[in-house]
Formats: sequence, structure tokens, C-alpha cells
Amino acid sequence: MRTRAWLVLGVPVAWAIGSAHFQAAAPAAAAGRPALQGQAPGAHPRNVVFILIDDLRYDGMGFVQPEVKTPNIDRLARGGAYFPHTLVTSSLCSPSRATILTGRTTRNHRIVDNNDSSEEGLVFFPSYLQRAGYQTAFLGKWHMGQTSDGPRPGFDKWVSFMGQGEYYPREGLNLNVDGRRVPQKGYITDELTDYALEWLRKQRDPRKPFFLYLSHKAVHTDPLPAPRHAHQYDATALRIPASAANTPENYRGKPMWVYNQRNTWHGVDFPYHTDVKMTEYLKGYYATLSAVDDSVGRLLDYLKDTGLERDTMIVFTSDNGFLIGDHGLIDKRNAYEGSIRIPMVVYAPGLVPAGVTNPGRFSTLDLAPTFLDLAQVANPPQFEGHSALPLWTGRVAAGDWKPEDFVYEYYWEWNFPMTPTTFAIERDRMKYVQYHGVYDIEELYDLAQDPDEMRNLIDDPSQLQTKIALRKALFEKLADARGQRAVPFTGRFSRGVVRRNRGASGAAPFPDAWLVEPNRPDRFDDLFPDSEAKLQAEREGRPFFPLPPSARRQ
Ligand SMILES: [Ca+2]
Repeated sequence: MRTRAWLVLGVPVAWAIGSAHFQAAAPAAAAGRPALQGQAPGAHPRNVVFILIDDLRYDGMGFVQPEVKTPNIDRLARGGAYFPHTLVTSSLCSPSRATILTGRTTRNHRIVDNNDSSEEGLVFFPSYLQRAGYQTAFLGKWHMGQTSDGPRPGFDKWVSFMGQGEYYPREGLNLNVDGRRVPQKGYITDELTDYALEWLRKQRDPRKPFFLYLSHKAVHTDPLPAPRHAHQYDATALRIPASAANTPENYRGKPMWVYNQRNTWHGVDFPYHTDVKMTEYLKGYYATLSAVDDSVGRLLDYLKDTGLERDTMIVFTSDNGFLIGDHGLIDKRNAYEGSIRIPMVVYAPGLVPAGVTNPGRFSTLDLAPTFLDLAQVANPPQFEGHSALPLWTGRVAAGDWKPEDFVYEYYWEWNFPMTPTTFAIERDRMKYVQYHGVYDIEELYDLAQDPDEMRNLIDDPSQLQTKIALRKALFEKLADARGQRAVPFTGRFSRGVVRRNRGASGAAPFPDAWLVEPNRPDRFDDLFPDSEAKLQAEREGRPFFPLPPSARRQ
């Protein structure tokens, strides 16, 4: 973990909160609020401000990385808990957002990529909060459905835009405000914050608890900072990971697609088909984050000034991670740590312990169950995750927190053909990754020993049983709600971003271990399941499956 400064590893005390907390004397802000259906007498629900950033890297916060200036997010972390082991089940905007909103995996909600507009039949968790008496608002990037920016079920207030939206206003660019076309007037992060504060101050019903879903466009590519931050990082040296270098050590044991991607739209040699260095790109990226940080400060000040802070949880996170050269890659999609880890800070004075780093693992699949748990609303049967509230509050210490296997899925997008369909599973800090539809190697990492994923253990004889067990578990868990396994695809409308920089890196060679002479006596062995017996035969230099006479060639 790359935590620094004042944060302390582990949760210091086992807080006995849980249901007892909800029976404590109601703060002034909740006084007079009627008990909601299904809640214990005297209980009062929590308000939630959910701040979702787009493509913010897990370590892209000042309290983790001192070069980055995020004083208000740091305030949240000082007064709340930081969870460095928070993961996304699909590292891509639309599938990940759909998972957060529906509590379902991509294989079940079926928003399989950024081209997929199908929201039919999906129920978004704020609907359940509404039924329980909450007032709900959605502000910002929705990015599911390419055909409508209109209000969706589950929200009393709606401010959104088509697709990715834009940082700055231009002629004809509109927001959708409660179904009406309203011109975008200013810088998008500031404008969304203005709408959020206006709703909190003037539009919501103060007698009801609220859930504010603030979904920023920032810091998605191409990041454009607010003018006040444009030169904030001009003199700052920002670093990229050592694995960005094109060296034999960095590519030892790596799949071929990883090397092949370095000179593409999503590679460090040709980032978004430009010659921009990632160290320079990051200056604009973090300057764009600064308006988000201002937004956090404005919201926090409002909650403090009104006394609502004692009764409100703030959750700060991102829809996916972001690679900045890790393994020669940029952006997201793959199952490497920089892609699937996200920032996560939870601030709720009196409920969530302050100033701690909590290593317990949970994922975006667990957010909807957590929010419903906080509101004391029963989970609907289609939810696939579990409430992380016991971990967040410290009721279950990180050391006693035993999450289920984490399962990852990404489906090949024709627009960005350099990243294959990817499935992964993490159990007890061992991560196994396999690729679908390409001729390439699997990966197995011991994240406890090798957090940067530099030593692929897939062919390490001592890991044979782990490999076999994780392959089996991954296959079993990838069954969808109908018990089926289907790799989806969406319709093409172009060849996709296939260009390469003529002057940069080329194609990967096949792994040396795969290059052999003809007529080997063990040439059928790979047709048989991996086992100790097969490994023993390999150790002894004999074929596991002796060739029948008809297949022998001298
Ligand atoms: Ca995203």
C-alpha cells in the first residue's frame, strides 16, 4: 500500500455501532423526522452524498501522493476512512456505472460496454430509497444509453447530459434539467456543484432524508482544467510507474497483447494517438481534479454550516481506475491493479472511524447493498454484492473481514480492439487472469508479495493447485443469473482505433517457452488438464501422454 503521512494502518477500535447507532439520540438535523417504514422506533436514516469521479486513479489524492494537491479530499480522509483495496468489477464507464446503480454484475445487467444503450428492465437502487421515504437527486454523467439524457426512474431531481458531456459550454450544448433543455453556462464541475447546492438548499424537502448522486465528468480524457487551475502543476514533476519502461524485465511473463498495446491509443508510446508524454498529461489530469476538490470543499462546508454533517455520509470514489503507463498501458479496461483499484474515502462523523486506512476489500458491486443497509432497507433479490457497512463502521475489524472471491469481467470492444475480453478472480491476495478469444498467456500474481504484478506465477510449479482452483472457481462464478456463460458483443460502425505510431514499438514475440522443435514426444500433453502427475512427467523430461505408434515421427 502506498499510504503516507498521518494515516494509520488498520482500524484502531472495534466500534460497536450497527443498529445501536441508529437508536442513539437523533441529532438536531433529524429531529422531528418521521420514522420510515421498516425502521426501528427512534431510528433515523442517514443522508448520503455520493461523489463519483470519472477515471480517477486509486492513488490520485494528496494524502496518498503528496505531489497531488487535493486539500478538501484530504479533509474527508482525515475525518473519515480510506479504503485502498476497493475494486471495480468491470473497469469501464458504462458497465461500471450500471453495476453501481443496479447492484448487479455486467453479465447480469448487460450494459456490456460503452456502446450498449440497453437499460430495459434495470432497477436503480435509488428507487428503493425513494420507496423508503428518501429524496433522491442525480446530477452529472449518466453514460448509459446513447439516445436519451432524460430523467431516469429512481430520482426526484435530474441534471444530466448526453454521453460524456463537455467540460466547457458551447453553442447548442444543453443540460437536461428535470426533462427541460437548459444551456450549460459554465465549467461543468462547478456547474454540477452549483446545481447540487441549489437542490440541497432550496429544492429538497428538509423533512426527508436525501441521497445525492453527484456524478462528475471530471477527470475523463481529455481532461480540461478550470481556468483558475490551468497552470497549477506547471512546475510539478509527476511520476509514472517504473513498469512503463520498455525493458525485457518489464515484459518478462507478460501476455503478448500487453506489449502490443504500448503503441496504440491505449498505450504509453502513442497515448490517444498523440505524442504527449504521460508525465505532461498528468498535469492537466490533476489540475482538472482540483475543481472536483473545490466541489468537495463546498459540499463539506454546506453540510457543516447547516449541522447536516452529523447526519450525512459522504462517499468519494471513481467509476474505474486509470493506468498512467503501468505495464506500458494507459486508461483502463484490463485487470491490472491500476485499472481495477479505485479511490475510496468514506466520511461520516460518529459512524465511520476518522483518520484510518482500512485494508478490507470490497467492490462497486457492494455499494448498492451498503447504501440500502445504511437506510435500513432490505436488499432486493437481484443484488449480487454484500453490504460493506460493517467494515466501514468498524463493527467488523479489517482482520475479521472475509470478502467473497472478487470476480472481474471485461468484454472486448471493437472500438478499442487492443484489450481482449478479460476475466479475473482474486482470492486471498492471489489474482488469476485469463483472456478470451486470443492466443495468449494467463497470469497469476501474489499481490501480497508482488503488489505491482511483476512476477507472473502462472507456470510456477509451486502454484499448480492455486492455478487449478482459481481457474475452476472463475469459470463457476462467471455463470450469469440464468446459469449461462455468454460473451456479448455490440454492433460495429467503424474499424475502431487501430492506428500505430510508425516510429514506435512493434509487435511482441511469442513467449520463448512456446517456441519448440517439431515432433516432440510430449506434443499432446497440453491437451490434458494440468495436474501433479503431468507436472512430474515434465520434471522428468518424459511425455505425460505417450504418443501412440501411429502418431510417432522419427
Ligand atoms: Ca470511467
